[in-house]
Amino acid sequence: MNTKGIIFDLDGVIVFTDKFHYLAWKAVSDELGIYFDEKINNRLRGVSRMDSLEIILEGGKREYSENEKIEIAEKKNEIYKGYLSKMTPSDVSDEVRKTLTELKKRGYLLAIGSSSKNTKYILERVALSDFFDAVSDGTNIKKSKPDPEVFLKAAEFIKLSPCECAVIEDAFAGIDAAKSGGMTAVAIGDAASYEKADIVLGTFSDLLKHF
Ligand code: B16
Ligand code: MG
Repeated sequence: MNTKGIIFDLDGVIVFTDKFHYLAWKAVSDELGIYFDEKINNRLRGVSRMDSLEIILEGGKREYSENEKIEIAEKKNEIYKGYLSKMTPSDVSDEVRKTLTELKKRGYLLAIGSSSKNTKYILERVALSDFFDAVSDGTNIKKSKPDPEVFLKAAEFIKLSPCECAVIEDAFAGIDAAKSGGMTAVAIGDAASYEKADIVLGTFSDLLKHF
């Protein structure tokens, strides 16, 4: 392992916006009369907005047109952004902030690799906009995780080859993306039980034991 760069997933790793995704999708599903729970929400980790909607509509009783889908996704995003607007720097734990600062001190290039189109807004809300060397997110990719595109772009942005990068992920789809991109896959949270991960973290600061 010759790691020079570390690429962080955002939702579920740096910030816990997964609870806001849940609440927003729950509000939309309730209105549509479609069953939605935490277990279904777990399947949406790392998955793009439109792909997430497809998973939710599996529980629907009818087909939805493309226009209807766009409308539903927009409504969900408006509700979601309402929650994001209340985020503050205290939504990033001291543990995460200190660990990131120490990794930077150790000379690693640090990037974000997130499926979210709201990444830049979230980083702004938690005062991390200027912290990372590069941000690759839902606005610069065509294919969502488990495709490796978002991480390959992040590696490109920090001018490293994939094998010089480690990816920190909470989603099974994100671990698959890191592996198929040729990167070291580091799992935390929900992904910690995934056997494909190269390294499993009990807590975020465990990163300092490995890098
Ligand atoms: P948006 P990550 C992902 O973020 C979320 O885990 C996933 O639930 C969400 O659908 C996706 O971003 C798209 O988010 O609707 O804000 O564009 O884990 O890749 O940082
Ligand atoms: Mg995530």
